[in-house]
Amino acid sequence: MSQKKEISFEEFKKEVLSDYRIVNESREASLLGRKEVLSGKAKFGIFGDGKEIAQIAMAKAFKHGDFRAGYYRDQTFMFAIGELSLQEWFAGLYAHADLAAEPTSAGRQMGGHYSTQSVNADGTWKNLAAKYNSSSDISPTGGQMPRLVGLALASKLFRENKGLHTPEFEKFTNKGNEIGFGTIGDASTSEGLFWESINAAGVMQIPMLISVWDDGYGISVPKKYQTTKGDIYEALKGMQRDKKTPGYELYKVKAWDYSSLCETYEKAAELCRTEHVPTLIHVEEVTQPQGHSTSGSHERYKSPERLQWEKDFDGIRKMREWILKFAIATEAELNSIEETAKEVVKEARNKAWAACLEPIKQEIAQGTALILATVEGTGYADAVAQLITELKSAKDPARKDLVIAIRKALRLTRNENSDTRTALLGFLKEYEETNRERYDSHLYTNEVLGISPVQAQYDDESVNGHEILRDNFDAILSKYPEVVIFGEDSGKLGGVNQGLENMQKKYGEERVFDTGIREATIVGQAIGLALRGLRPIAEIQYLDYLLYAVQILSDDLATLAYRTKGTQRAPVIIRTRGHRLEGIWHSGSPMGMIINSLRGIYVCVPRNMTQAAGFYNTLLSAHEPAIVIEPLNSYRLKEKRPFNMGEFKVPLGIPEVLREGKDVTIVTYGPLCRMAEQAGQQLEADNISVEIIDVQTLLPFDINHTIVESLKKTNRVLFLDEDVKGGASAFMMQKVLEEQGGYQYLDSAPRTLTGKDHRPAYGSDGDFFSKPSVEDIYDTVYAIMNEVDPASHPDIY
Ligand SMILES: Cc1ncc(C[n+]2csc(CCOP(=O)(O)OP(=O)(O)O)c2C)c(N)n1
Repeated sequence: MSQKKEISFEEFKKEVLSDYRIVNESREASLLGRKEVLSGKAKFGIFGDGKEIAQIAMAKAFKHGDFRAGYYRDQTFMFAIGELSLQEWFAGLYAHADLAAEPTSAGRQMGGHYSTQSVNADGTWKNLAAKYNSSSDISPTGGQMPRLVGLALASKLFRENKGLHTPEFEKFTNKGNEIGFGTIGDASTSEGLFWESINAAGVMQIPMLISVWDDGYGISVPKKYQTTKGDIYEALKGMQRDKKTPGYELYKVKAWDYSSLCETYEKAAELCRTEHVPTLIHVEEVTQPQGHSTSGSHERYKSPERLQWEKDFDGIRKMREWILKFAIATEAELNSIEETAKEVVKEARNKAWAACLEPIKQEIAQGTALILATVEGTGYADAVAQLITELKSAKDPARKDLVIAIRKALRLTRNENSDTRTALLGFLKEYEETNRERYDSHLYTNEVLGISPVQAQYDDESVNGHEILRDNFDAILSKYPEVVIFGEDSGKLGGVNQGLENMQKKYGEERVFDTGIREATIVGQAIGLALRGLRPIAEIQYLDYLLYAVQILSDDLATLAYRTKGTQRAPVIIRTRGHRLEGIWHSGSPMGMIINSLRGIYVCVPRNMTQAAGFYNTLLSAHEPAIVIEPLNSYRLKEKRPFNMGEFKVPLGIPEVLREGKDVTIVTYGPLCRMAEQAGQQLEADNISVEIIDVQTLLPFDINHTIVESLKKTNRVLFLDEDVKGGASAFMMQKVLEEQGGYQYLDSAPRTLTGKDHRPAYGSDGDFFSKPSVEDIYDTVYAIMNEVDPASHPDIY
C-alpha cells in the first residue's frame, strides 16, 4: 500500500483485497499442509501461519535485484513476490524430485526452505537485477545471517566501486540500490551468528533489513530464556544510530497490524535502500496457530490464556476487522475470498500430488512388468508377488520400493540367463543413473576440472614465497574487476605475511579491505558477495581459526550447489595458511575435519606459494568454491619467480611426482613434501629409493587414479600427513587402496605417519615431538625395507 503516490480508492481496495487473498491462501496451505503430513503423504511440515501479514508488508518493500536470506516461515512472502506458486509449495512438501515441479531444491530440502534460481542450465547467470531473489534457506537457525551480511555488502561495493559501473555488471545490480532482506525467529537471535552478523553490518553500514518474527517462543522455550530483557529491540538499543554516530535504525511493530506494518516496511526499506543504513524491524505479537511444526503440539507448553490470545490476535482475523472497520470491502466479499482460497489451495494440492506421483507410477508400471516377465516360469513368481501387489496398490508409492523389488527379483533369479532378466538388469542400471541425477548430483559442478593447466614460466630470479603471491594477486586484481580480497589485516597491512603488500593502496578500499575478527561472517560475507556475482577471496588468518567458520562453510557454502541442484552458486575462494609453525593454535593441520565436513568445497593443499598462486588462477577461471591452504612456514623461503603472473594454472585433482623411486611410494602434500624430499635424499644414501607424490588437492583427490601406478612399481606405500591418526592419512589410504584398487599391488603392509593426537606443543622441540620429522619419515620407510630385506637394511634400533 503505497503511502507516497496518490491512488484511487478502487486501486487501494484492489491492493488490499489481493493481499487478503494471498494471506488466506497461505493460511489454507499451512492448514492443509499439516493434514498432508499427519495423513502420511508428506514427511514433515513447518509452516508460516501467524506470520502472514508481516510478510505481505515485507513483500511490498521488496524490489527487483533485492535478495532475501531467511528461514522456514516465509511462505507468504514467497507467494506474494510471485516466486513460488501454491502447487510448487506442495511439491516441496512431497519432495517432488524435479526442478520443473519443485524449483527451490528439486525435492532435496524439506518443505519450507525457499530459494530462487540464479543460474541457467548452461551455467550462465540470470539477470539478477531484473528479478526477485532469495538465497537458498538452510535449517540451522541463525545460519542465514552471515550470508545476509554478504548480500547487503555487495550493494555497498557495487555502489562505491566505480569499476563495477559497467554494462557487464548490470545483470547483478542497479548501482548498489539493492537491499539484503533477512528474516529470523526471535529465539534464533540467541545464536552467536546473529550477533556477529548484526555487529558486522553495523560497522560496515550496509543495506541489510532484518525482520525478527517474534512469536514469543523457540519451539517451547519462552523468550525470557532466550534474550536479554526478553526483548530483542530493547537488547539492541545501543546499536541505534544517532546524529553523531552511525548505527542501526530500529523499529518495532505488531504482527497483526496490517497498516502499521505496511508503513513501517516502506519507511525502513526507503532508508535502508537509499542511505544504506542497516535496519531491524522487531515484529512482535506474532502468533503460531498450529504450533511450531508437525512434530509436536503447542498445547503442551502454552497456557490456555496464551492460546486464546493467539486466536484473538490472529493477523488475518485482525486484517479482516480492519477492512470492515474502514469499509474497504463487505463481509460478503471477504467471505468469498476466504472460500475461494480454500478451493484454490485444495486444487493446488491435488495437482501437486498427482504430478508427484505420476512419474513414480509410470516407473513402477515399467519396472514391475519387467520383474514379472523375469520371474515368469522360474518358480520365483510367488516370492515376488507380494512385493508387486504392494507396489502397485500403494497410496504413496516410492522409488525405493521399486528398487528393492527389482533387486530381490534379480537375487532370486541369479542362476537364470534370460533376455527378460537382461532387460531388467538394463532397466535397473538406467534407473540408478536417473536416481543418481535426482538425488546424488551437483555436490560439485566440476566446472573447475575442465580448466586446462598453464605452466608457470620462470625468470632466473628467486624471490620469497610471499612476493610470488603478492605479484600474482596484483595480476588477479587487475585482470578481474569483480575480485575483492578481505580479511583480518588484509587491507592496510597487506596481510600478516605480506601476500597483499600495497594492494589496498593500488586497488582501493573497495577491492582490498580489513574486516573485524569474525571468521563466520567473513565467510558469510564471501558467500553473499559471490551469490551476487562478485568474486570474493576471503582470508581466514590461520587455519586453526577456520573452526570458527566451519559451521557456515559446511552448512551453507558446501551444500549450496547440491541443495539448489545447481541453480545457485557461490564461487567463494577461502585463502588461509596453516600446517606447522609454532604452538597449539598456529600449527594445526585439521585436514580430516576439513575434508569430512566440507564435501562440496574443493580443498587445495599447495606445497609452496607458486602452486598456491596457480590454484587461485585456476579457481578464478571457473565458478566453484574452494579453500587454498598456503604452507605457513614457507612465506620466506625462496622460490623461482614465474613471469606469467595471473596466468599459470595448476589443475585440481592432479598429483605430481616430485621424486621418482622404486622401493616405497610416499603419498603426501603441503610442507611435508619438502621434508619427504630431505628424507628421500638420506634414504637414497642408504640404498633405499622412494617415490614422492604430492597429491596437491585433497578434494578432489587424484581424479585420474595415477597414484596406483606408482604402487604397481614400488609395491609399498606410506601415507604421510600432519593431521591426527585416522585423519587425512586415512582418507588418502581409502582412496588409493580401496577406490584405486592399490591393495592388490602391495607386498608390504600399508603405513601411515601422522602427527600426534594432541595439539602440537610450542617451540622447536614441541614441533619435533608432535609432528612427523625427517627422521620419522626416514625411520618409517627404513622399517618397511628392513622387513623386506633385513640383510640389506639391518635393524637400527
Ligand atoms: C542451530 C539450530 N539449533 C536448533 C535447531 C532446532 N530448531 C528448529 S526451529 C527451533 C526454534 C526456533 O525458534 P525461533 O527462532 O523463534 O523461530 P520460530 O520457529 O518460532 O519462527 C529450533 C530450536 C535448529 N534448526 N538449528
